[in-house]
Amino acid sequence: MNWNKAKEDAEMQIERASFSTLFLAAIFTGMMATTPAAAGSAPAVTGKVTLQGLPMKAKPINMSSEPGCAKLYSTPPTTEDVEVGPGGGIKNVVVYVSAGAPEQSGPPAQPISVEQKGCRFTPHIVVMQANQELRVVNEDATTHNIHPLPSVNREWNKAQPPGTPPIEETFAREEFISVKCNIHSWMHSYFVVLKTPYYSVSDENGTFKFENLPPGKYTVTAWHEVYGKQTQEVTVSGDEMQPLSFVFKAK
Ligand SMILES: [Cu+2]
Repeated sequence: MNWNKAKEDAEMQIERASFSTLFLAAIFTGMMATTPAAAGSAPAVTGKVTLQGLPMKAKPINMSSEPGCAKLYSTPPTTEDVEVGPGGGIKNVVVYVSAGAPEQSGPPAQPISVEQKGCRFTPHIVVMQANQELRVVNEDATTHNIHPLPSVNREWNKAQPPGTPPIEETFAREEFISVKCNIHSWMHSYFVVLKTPYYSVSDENGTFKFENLPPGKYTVTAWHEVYGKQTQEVTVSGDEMQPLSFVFKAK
């Protein structure tokens, strides 16, 4: 047997073996790269909402008509309709998938809560899904009233004396609903009813984040109670995603 021939054969076998290992490794890596995305591990949708121009200043709230409320504060609290951080970030913008999201089988089982606390609605912007239970609680020693003013949902208007059980309600249709307390004129909030579970409310820096949106093309809307609405077309893929940017102009 030719020694050199034997050596060549052996080397070729090693090469073939390495090639198959590499080939299998490539297939396996390919599976690894695509499988998690298919299982819903697409990147989170993140971004920031900022204001261009000077924001309206928050105003102190005068609660003197209800001493039980006024005495809760050493300095008066301020209005929450426009809150802009030092970097121009707008708080309380609802950012959500307004088109393209997969159909939902039903609302989440857990309720969304809103408190009447310190004679204010907390949180100021309450987001829920259509038909998800909303639970309104009065934490104050004062009687409040809660009066949502919808146009496509059913209107209701309920008093809530201290220590009474939570009010439980649902809204069937997507809507941005202005809410007031008929007893205290300064009490105001919004109930935001969405069809999608993919949403986020921006924090004091204007940043938002929602997760688990499967890869695809979507319309993302940003809504603010004073600055209005903006939309963007967005593609979510298995790769990393650039943060979104929404810019509203000061009024
Ligand atoms: Cu009230």
